[in-house]
Amino acid sequence: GGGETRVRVERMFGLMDRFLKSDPSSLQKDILDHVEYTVARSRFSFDDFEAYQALAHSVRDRLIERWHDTQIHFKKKDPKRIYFLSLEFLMGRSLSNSVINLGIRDQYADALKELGFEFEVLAEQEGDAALGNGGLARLSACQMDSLATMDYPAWGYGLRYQYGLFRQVILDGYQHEQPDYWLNFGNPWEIERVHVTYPVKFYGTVEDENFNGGKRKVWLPGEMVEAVAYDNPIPGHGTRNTITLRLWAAKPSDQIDMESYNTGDYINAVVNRQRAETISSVLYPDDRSYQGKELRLKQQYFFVSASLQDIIRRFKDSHSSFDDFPEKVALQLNDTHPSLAIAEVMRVLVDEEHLDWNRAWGIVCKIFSFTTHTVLPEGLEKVPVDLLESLLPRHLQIIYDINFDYIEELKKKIGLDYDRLSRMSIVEDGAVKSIRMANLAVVCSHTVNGVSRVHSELLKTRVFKDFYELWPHKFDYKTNGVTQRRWIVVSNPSLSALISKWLGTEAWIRDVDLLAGLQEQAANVDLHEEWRMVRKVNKMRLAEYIEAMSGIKVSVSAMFDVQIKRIHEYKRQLLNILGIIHRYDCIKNMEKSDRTKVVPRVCIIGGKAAPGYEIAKKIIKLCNAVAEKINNDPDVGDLLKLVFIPDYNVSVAELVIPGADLSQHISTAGHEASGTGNMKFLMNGCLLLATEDGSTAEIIEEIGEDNMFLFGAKMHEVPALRVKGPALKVPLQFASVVRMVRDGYFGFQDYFESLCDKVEGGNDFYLLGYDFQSYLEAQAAADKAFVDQEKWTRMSILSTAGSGRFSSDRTIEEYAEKTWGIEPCKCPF
Ligand code: CRA
Repeated sequence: GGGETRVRVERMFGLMDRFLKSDPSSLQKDILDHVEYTVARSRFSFDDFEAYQALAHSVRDRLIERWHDTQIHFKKKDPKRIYFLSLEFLMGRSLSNSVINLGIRDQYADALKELGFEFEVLAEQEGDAALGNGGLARLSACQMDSLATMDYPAWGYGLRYQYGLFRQVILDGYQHEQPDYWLNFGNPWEIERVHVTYPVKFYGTVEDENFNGGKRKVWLPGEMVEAVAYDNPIPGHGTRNTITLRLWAAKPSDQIDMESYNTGDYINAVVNRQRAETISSVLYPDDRSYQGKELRLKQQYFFVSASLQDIIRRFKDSHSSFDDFPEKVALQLNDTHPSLAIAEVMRVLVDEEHLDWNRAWGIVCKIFSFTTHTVLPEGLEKVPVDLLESLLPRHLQIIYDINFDYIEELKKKIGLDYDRLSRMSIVEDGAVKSIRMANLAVVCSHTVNGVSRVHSELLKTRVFKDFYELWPHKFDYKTNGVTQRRWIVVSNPSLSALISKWLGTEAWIRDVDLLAGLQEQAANVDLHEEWRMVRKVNKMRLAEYIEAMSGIKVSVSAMFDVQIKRIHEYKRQLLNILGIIHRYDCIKNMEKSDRTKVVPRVCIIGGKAAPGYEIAKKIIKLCNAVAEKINNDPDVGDLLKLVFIPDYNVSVAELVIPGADLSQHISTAGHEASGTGNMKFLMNGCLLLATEDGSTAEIIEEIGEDNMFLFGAKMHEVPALRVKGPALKVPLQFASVVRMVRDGYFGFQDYFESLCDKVEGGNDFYLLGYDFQSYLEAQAAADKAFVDQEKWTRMSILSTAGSGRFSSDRTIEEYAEKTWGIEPCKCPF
């Protein structure tokens, strides 16, 4: 058995020799061995990509050692575990992050140098793991890094999509989507666990069966699919702890459908089985709309069912009574996407483990916590009852039963207020009868978290008002955060070194509050000089990228003004573009002699539009059309450039953020639940031009209004402004820039018409016209500040110094203590 093997191995090799060495010559030998035996190339002839593969495998070996030790340690200690269920994880690249967290980046760089390779060049060979859309998915990735670093006994569970988020290609200024078949060249960062598989059932019927003198429900499924685990080790920084992100892939079930095989149609029987794999084939590319699609629901249940079988199996390995379940298991629902887990736990406990309903319900009420990431009630998922009934007939029954008990209880508390009862019901009786997944999650979770303070206020006063009044204690918020490991140390190594030098320690990498120590130095001229130098080098790196990608030459002395995020009407990239048109128009109409007073700008916009989101796609086209005009206008030269960066993703962000002087977070107040891009820019010393929306309100508290450029209607003003509609006063400049677009100044007159209609004639839902004046004023203030480089640099240092609160380490600690009730479980070195 395992014990005996262990003794034998230790006798053969000695205990200490068990660990792989990380001195440069051991690393070199390892890399060359992997070139020869893993990549199967000659060690005397291999290219950069093959070198990357060998390097990645060498790092993987070291990850696996720590990961094994961590799993053994968790098993021995048996602490309460947190299971983070999320349909999306946006991990990006793994190489640099892994070696930095393992503390062996420099050793690898040295080892490679002697072999004639440069670490950075090889790191560029890696593609992004883009198994998610935007903020929510990258948040999950940041939180995994924090969970590992802070030694929490955590598992992430998700889906291993074969096609990640589509690749964006710009042709003639239009977005085109191309499939991201990211596994084509293999993935060294995952470990396929062919023996960790579970059957997942779909369709079929529910029958009554006699049991112990009573009746019980039995689900006779119509389809079975196998879930296979792929483990992605997530290393902590400065700790041996390495946790697991377990992603499920769908494979045809081993349980063969004898019927079709016996009919002689062998080929079709095999081809039909292959269809099972489609469940985990593609990520849905819309980040905020839900359409009740069967495949999407299948994905949700597939990953929930496999994850829960795994979690319950692990629990039963060392526990005999489910009464201990809440002491050992916390389940986190990342948005409503995994909320079928609630019905699934009930089903397993009642139908398979034969607990009585009330006992199972008591357990369910103690284990789930739910975080919602949206502000729109319309944005919440609804599943048509017909669809659920056909795909998961037993789950529909269970949800009805939960709802029945709950509504009965509710009547006792609030009386027969039928309007309110129907609003609060899990079942919606509309034209299409459906299940409200958010209501299910709120009713059955012990805690409902928002993602910023402002968001939480909206949840309590609007989205979940009825629930808040009933259960105020359930509602809380944990302001989002991002990991400084990825967003400073990995992506901005020179700033990272500078910070460590001036703080006299690297401890801020694990204890980010120490960044506040930079405040005292904010006026130090030596720091200023070094700070500007680092920023300049980062801008040069970005300028090179821009030129390589678009042919546009930009000057690094210009202000780099960046807006990168998903394209959405509420995020108001259109406001940014209209502002750029206004700036262009001003330059054109100026006396030549006045042009010297203009602060040169490079405006950078990047982001993907959901493939079916027409208006968002028009915004991308408009950006490119305006860029075409401005960048080729000799009157303008270096005073203004506009660049659309295609295929925005995590690694593009890692390059762009450190090189930005100014970044825009300009959503209409009350629409961005939190936002996390603002936090990444803040950490990197980039100044923010922003509305007081989402987490920005909290950033203001940390760095003060004077350290950023705020503008726009406040959240409480927005509803009244909308009521005014056509009567709203809109500045002349706004009308005139929209007119330029309408009149075909940038071409494509017909195509842009509907875009213009969206912001004029009382249709301006996102208040671009209303906010235009104050937007221009904020931009003017930014220009003015930029001219005073000393002031700008001080503001930049204070931004980094004030960013500590926005680390995901803080977010995770709050979740651990207040919501999940878990404690660190540190693996000994
Ligand atoms: N689109 C919110 O809109 C928030 C992230 C992470 C979002 C952002 O404001 O920062 O979540 N919502 O909490 C979301 O995905 C399903 O809802 C987002 O990324």
